[in-house]
Amino acid sequence: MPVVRISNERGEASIALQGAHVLGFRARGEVPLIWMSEGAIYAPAKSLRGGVPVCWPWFGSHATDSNLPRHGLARTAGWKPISSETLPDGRTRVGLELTEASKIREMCSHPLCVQLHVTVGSDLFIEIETANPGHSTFVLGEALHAYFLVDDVRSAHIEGLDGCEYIDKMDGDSRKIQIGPVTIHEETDRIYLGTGNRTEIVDPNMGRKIIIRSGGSTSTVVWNPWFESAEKMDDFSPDGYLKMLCVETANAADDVVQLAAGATHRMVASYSSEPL
Ligand code: TA6
Repeated sequence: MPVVRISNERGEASIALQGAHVLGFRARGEVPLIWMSEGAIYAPAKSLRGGVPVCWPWFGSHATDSNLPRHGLARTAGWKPISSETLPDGRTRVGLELTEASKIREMCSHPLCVQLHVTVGSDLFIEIETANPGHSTFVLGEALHAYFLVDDVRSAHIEGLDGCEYIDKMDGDSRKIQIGPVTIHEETDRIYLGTGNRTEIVDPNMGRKIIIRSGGSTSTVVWNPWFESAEKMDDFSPDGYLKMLCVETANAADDVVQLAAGATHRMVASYSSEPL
């Protein structure tokens, strides 16, 4: 599987061209930020378990056609590198473009162009930009479905979602309000709506917090499959679910983007860590 590898004085990352999928990132001299399943299956048309899958141009099941792939087509499509530059501060910025325009037209019944830029320094910065060259509005759903590495998900918690409304996928899509930090002690699958631009995964066992900053995004998805659902998947290693936590910068459910003809939308996320 062709992979772009980026390494500079501040950090290193790799990105699979299938899916423009960030496979890993670490700041120089630090523990990796991103979790990748030991059981991930590297095969054509198969989304990789872990890293940062790109869900685009819809999130979850397609709104009207259940035959279309979950989370859209970007994460298994072919992308090509379009740029690579060293920024004045020493970071490296790489651009990728989804090449399969005909697949987009066929699956979305709409023309769309999408580019992803990944900037590697002591933080990882991902930008996804969608242009609508068509003649009508396109309803865009998207997520950077990041899997973060934690020591033990039962000991970690998420801050920054207190007071937000969420859709609880584990409870018949019922709507609830988050009170306090999010903790994970069972299968968890939630879309938080109207979220702000900063969430943190506090991981006392690792002695760090992971800081997720976002822009152009108003939803945050939190997911951990827990034991039984992870066991049913062919690409989760045993106990892998304890080592990961997805906190996804998204525009989903009520927060999908109405992308007008001729308009462009940009969603960004940056991932960094600090000692506790
Ligand atoms: O983002 C959460 C979610 O949509 C969950 O419902 C769960 O199924 C997860 O994504 C993984 O989806 P995948 O299609 O990659 O197995």
